[in-house]
Amino acid sequence: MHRIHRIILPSVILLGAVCLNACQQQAAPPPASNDGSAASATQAEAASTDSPSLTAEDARQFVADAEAQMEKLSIVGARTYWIYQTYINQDTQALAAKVSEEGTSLAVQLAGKAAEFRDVEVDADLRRKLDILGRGIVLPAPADPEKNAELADITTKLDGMYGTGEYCGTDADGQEQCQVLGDLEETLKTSRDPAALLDAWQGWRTISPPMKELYAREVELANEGARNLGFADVSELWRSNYDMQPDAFSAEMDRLWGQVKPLYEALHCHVRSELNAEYGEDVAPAQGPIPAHLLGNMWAQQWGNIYDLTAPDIEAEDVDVEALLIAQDYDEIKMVETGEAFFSSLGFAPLPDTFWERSQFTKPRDREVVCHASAWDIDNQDDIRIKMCIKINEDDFRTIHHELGHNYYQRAYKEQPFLYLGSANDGFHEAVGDTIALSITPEYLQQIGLLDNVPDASGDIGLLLRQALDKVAFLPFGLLVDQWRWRVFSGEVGPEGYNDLWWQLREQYQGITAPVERPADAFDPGAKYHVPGNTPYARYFLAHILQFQFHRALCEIAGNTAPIHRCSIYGSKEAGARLNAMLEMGLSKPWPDALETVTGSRDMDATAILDYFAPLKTWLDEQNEGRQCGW
Ligand code: X8Z
Ligand code: ZN
Repeated sequence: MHRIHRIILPSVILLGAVCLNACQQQAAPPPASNDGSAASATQAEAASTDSPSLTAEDARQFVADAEAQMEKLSIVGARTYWIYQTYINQDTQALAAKVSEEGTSLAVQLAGKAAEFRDVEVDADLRRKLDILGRGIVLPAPADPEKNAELADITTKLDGMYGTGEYCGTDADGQEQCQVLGDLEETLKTSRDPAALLDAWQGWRTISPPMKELYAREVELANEGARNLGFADVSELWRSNYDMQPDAFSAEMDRLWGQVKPLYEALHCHVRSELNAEYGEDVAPAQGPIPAHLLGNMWAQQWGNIYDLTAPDIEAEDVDVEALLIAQDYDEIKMVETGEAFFSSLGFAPLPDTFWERSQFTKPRDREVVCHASAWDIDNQDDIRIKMCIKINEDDFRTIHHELGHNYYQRAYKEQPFLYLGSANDGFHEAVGDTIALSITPEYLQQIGLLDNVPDASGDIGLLLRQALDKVAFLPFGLLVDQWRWRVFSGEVGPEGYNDLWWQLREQYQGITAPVERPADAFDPGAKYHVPGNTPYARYFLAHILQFQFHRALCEIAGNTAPIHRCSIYGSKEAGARLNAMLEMGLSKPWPDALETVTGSRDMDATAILDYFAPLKTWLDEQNEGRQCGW
């Protein structure tokens, strides 16, 4: 049993600055392709409304007006949504809904108008801005105001169902006990009792069956909106945000996955075997996919919490960051201050006082809030904040760095024109803080006084395994969430097939399976924040590739000659300056230009993550000798 509050969250991210449903200020999308050609035939066909009398000067004026309009709305929107997400009640809900509707309406109107300039000859910069305007809506509404309102209603409802979801049951004394996501996640993380794990896993998934019908209607409406803007469907719209053709982007994702797949399979093989040793054949079979409740995380997306079950048998002592934080009496603020200090060591200015005054660091006791971590830029200038429900553990210590990465990016590009207030592509925004967190090495922890003794090289396999359980295990999950959504948006699979497709992809890419047969009404994708929240997910897959490219390049710039997995860029002003040069560009140039600024390369490339984990791969292959891998 669970209680659902009807709350409203936004469905659509207005270009530029409204932190509506993403984990950061929205990165507006770049133009169709590196050579500036149109993205697709459907878009070209949609240009039928072109007005031959329009001039380049008209375009300039239109873009200037659009930027001014959006900026104004973005600030009101950000404030409204901040209050709403940190104090959910009927009033804040109603205000947020209103802003959402206005934002969608403006964004759709501007996108339509931008398309009218398709055949007008304008300079590259103006073309880029027009293209950004044409694609900057995550879920476009149909022109019909009633359908716009319906879509806003559905998306906000879905967000609310997730945000306030609880799993309630009766305890031994017959008392009703309700658990929120944070409680259930704690069980997944710490319990080694299969029955308790299964209960928490199934319990959280009771929040999502009521979402299914709403989600299906949302898909229908947003697809209509996308078609009005000249896209085949929302899938094509989302995939058009990467300076290349949509299909080329899908192929790029597959190519990167192909590079890392052998590493993932080796990790999977080892973990499955260790789980089998821990739980036995009935719970954790030695062959086939791994049951999803045993991996230490509610979505089996990062596995670091089961490090203890998979750890190598080595002399060196493990570095337990959570234990170190607790031993040194770190509180939530000190954890954030430590993150800030890292950025300061690279030469970034300290966070403003308002960051400390206005952020939400801990879960309020007396009101409902959205706990999923996010970073905000309220005024497109200095009013940057994070919103978290911090727990004192390693995951949240890393997530703090992740969120701060968003904030430092936002501040770095604040001088850009409104339409360029975003990252080079959305993977870049997600990669910055993670890149910094890769520098949380034992040497660094010793430097800041958290760790007494740095383990010698014999401890590397343990450290690498701990890291791989999060970073490598994440890759197929990062890929499949949008594989699922792209097929749903394209209409390849209808509502009756939603859940089966989800588990088919989970098995195909991750080699995991549902621990129990799923009920006919199950809607398991809905139990993952970004699905009801409509945050595109390919960005996290890209970020997991990019962060290793950034790390490898910045280590070189810092003159660090340690193996890449032992390198920390802490204290390197040179690395900081180079990183900042990329961040300052915002969305003003195609992403290969930004990538080149830091790495010297114009290609996303998984060799950096493979280099990083190379010693672990050798070790995993040894462990797996004689084991039958794959599923
Ligand atoms: O949602 C997030 C961040 C905010 S952008 C906390 N992440 C993804 C997730 O939690 O599923 C970071 C890793 C992947
Ligand atoms: Zn993020």
